[in-house]
Amino acid sequence: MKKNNVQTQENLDLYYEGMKKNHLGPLWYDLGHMVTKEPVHDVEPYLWKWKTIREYVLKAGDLLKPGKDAERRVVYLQNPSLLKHGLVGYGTHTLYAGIQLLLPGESAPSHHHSQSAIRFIIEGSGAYTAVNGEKTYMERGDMVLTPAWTWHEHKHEGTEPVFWLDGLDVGLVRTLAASFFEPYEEESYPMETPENYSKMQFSMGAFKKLNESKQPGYPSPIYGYKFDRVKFLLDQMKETDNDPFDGYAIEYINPLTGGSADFRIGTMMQKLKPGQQTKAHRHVHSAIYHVIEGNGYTVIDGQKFEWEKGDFFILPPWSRHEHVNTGSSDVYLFSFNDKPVMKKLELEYVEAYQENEGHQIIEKVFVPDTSLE
Ligand code: 1HN
Repeated sequence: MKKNNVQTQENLDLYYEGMKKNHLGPLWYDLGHMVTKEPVHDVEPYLWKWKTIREYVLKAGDLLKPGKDAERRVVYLQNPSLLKHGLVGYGTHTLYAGIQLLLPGESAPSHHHSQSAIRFIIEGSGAYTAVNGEKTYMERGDMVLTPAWTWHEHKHEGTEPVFWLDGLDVGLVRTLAASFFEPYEEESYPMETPENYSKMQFSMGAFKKLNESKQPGYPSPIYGYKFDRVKFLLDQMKETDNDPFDGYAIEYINPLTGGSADFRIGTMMQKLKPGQQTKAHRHVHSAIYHVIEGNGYTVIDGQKFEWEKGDFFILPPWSRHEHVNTGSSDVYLFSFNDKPVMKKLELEYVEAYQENEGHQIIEKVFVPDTSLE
C-alpha cells in the first residue's frame, strides 16, 4: 500500500500526459491562471494621430462609395496588441472605434444589428443619422445614439465632408457570441417621426403625447446630445464638482433611467483647465478617448501619451491613468467605455493610486508602432 503512494517523476509525467490526451486538466496547477488575483488582459494602450487617420479616411472618399462599394465608408482603429491575437477591428477587448466619412450628397443604407453604437461628430455639419425613422442632424461635438437593434442610416445634405467617430461594443458582443446583423429591405427606413423629434421633446422639458408608446426604461428617448449643452453644463461646474481623477466630467444619460445614455456603452466628456493635472486611478472598465480641444498628455501605467486635437487613444482595463493639460486653453476629452456593462454585471471596481501623492513616475514615452512599415 505504502509503496504505491510514492510517486516517481516518471509516473507523474505519465499521469499528466494521459490526462491531456483525454482533454482533462489538473486544477491544482491552473487555478491561478483561471482565477487571477487581478484582471489579466492583452490590451495595451495605443495612440493614433488625427492627421494620419484623416489622410486615410479622406483617401477612402476617392476610392469607394458608401451604399455601393461599401456598407459604410469607415477606417477603423486597430490596436496592434490585439491583432497579435487575431482580433481584427479591436480597440479594446470590448470596444471598437472607426472614423466614418460622408461626402456631400452621399448616404449609407438602413440596417440594424445587435451591437450598440454611438457617434461623435468630429468635423463638418449638414448630415443626419436617422434612428427608427427619426432624423437627428449632427454638428461638431454632438453625440448621437443608435442603440442595439434600432434601424439606422446616414445621409449628408451639407456642402463639406463630414467625419464622425463610430463607437461600438464589437468585442463584447463577439465574446458573448451574440452578433446579429440585417440590412433593411429598402435603402431607407420610413421617416415617420418629425426631424429632431426626441431633442424637441426633451430639450426644453419632458413631454409625451397621451398615447405615445414611450415606456420607462430603454432605449433612451433622446438620440442626439448637443455639444453646446455639454459645454454649458461643464462651464457651470464649480471647483467642488472637480473630480480628483477625472477633472470636470459629465456623463451622457438616459432621462428615463438616470443611467448611461446607451444601455451598454458609457459616454463621458471631461474638461481640464490650463495646467490642471488629475490624480491616477484604475478601474475594471476600458475606454477609447478622443481629444476634442487642447494639448496635453495622459500617463498610462507609467507611459506618457502626448496628444493634441483630434487624436485617439486606448485606455486598457485596470490600467493606472492620469491626465494633464499642458496648454493655455481648456482641454475637452470625449470618451466611450464599457462601464455600464461592468456595473450591471457587478464587475466594476476602482482603485486610487496611493503612492507619490497619486502621481505615477514616467518611465517611458509612447512612440507609434512601426513594425509593419
Ligand atoms: C455600423 O453599423 C456603422 O451604422 C458604422 O454607421 C460602423 C462597425 C461595425 C459594425 C457596424 C454605421 C460599424 C457598424
